[in-house]
Amino acid sequence: MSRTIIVSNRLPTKVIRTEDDLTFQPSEGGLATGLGSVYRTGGNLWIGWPGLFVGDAVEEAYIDTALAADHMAPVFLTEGEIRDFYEGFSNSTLWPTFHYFSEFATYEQAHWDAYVAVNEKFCAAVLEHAGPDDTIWVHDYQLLLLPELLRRARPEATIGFFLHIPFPSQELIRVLPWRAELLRGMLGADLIGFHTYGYMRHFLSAVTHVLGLPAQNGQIETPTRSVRVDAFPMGIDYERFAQAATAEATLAHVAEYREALRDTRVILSIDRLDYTKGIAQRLRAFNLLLERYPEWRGQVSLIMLVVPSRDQVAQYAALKEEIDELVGRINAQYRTMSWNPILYFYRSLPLEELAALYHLAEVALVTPMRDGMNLVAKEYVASRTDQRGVLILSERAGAARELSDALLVNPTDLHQLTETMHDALVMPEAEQLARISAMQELVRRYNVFAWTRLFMNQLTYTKMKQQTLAPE
Ligand code: GDG
Repeated sequence: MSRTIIVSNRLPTKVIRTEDDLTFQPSEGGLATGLGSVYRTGGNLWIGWPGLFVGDAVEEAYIDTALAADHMAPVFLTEGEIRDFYEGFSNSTLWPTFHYFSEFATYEQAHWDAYVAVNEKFCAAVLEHAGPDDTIWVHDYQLLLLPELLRRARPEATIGFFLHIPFPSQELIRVLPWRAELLRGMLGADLIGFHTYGYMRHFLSAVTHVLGLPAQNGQIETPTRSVRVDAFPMGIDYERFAQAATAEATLAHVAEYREALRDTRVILSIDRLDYTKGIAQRLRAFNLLLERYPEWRGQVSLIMLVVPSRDQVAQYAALKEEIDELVGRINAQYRTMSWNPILYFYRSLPLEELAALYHLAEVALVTPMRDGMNLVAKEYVASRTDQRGVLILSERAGAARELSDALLVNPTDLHQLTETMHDALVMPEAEQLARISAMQELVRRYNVFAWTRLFMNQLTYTKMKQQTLAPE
């Protein structure tokens, strides 16, 4: 019987070492939720790194058995591999390049070698579990070479690939010394999915320019096979956020925060610490709002949640310092005994506290410089069960293609960002309702379960079509 195998850099469960034990913490991420119904069914499986360095074979065997009970198989990575493959090639070469921050990209042969070796390691793990007829769905930029490695070993396998970050203009791809290998790696798949048509067009153009392969109507002809390319905008678990918005635990937090904030209105910003998210620009715009519109002083606070991330990579540490400095400066300049302009949290919060923040915020400020999709924007929309609230969204987030009823901004235009914040704070309720309900309709329908279904169905269809057209 044919099975489905999901492969991603991280497993949907994190194994954490406590003093004398190991604990297993399930991830609440969108991908884990969306694919939950897939990998937990039948003989299906999720393969990935469990998030810790393992000391010996006994511990490996223990983790292996514990994860197997929940349909997961670990790929163990060493500290050197995490440094060179993950922090190195994945996060210091591919991440900045794909987000149009080429000036941050490094090009280290040792990082590339580790990237190849770890993709091969993942390939061996998949081959250990997969049969020739199994469906394999590979995720994201850490595993761009995996589809082709799998194809060589299992020519008949059904292989899907989805990229969660933007695919940039071919001008940026061309800068990468290993551009051809990376593109060929992806072309091992039968179906390649992106969040938007824009990313998909960039990919087709890169394949044509770099590899000289013909590409037409979302179809690429390699010398041996044809590969389908399409857009699948990822959604969220809508009901989970809609229900969390009015859950008892959430409302208790809302009441507590409201009391502390008194009548102050709330603008909300939530991101992982990342230079692609436009956090510093957002702070400068908020500063300008207080400077230009003194009437908002004492009346509105920016609640900014920054979730620690990748702090071993140099640019992230520098960004953290820049944010700390900006927040300190703005708060020192404007705060009063009873009002804080910026409430800054550098940690991650449990879902019910996150839901309370979505509930409280009159305005959500989601202004990345580049973002594959951005799920925070969709979660805010789903959480507004009172159908009030304003979403300010960067036109360079994938989500902007769908959420056209948000206030769309160019995140580098400080003037526009400031004025849009002001507009959002004075937007009439009827307009808020019209915009939010239109977006809710869309986010509810194209949720993460629909996303999974659409991709899997298209993959099955693509394979069937290939087999029908294949010469005898
Ligand atoms: C990549 C792409 C693409 C945040 N703080 C807390 C918390 N979160 C959750 C949010 C949201 C998720 O983290 C962040 O997702 P994003 O989509 O905004 O961003 P990335 O992490 O960069 O994800 C992105 C995504 O992949 C999917 O394809 O959309 O473009 O970069 O779900 O709710 N969750 C909890 N506490 C927090 O403090 N519990």
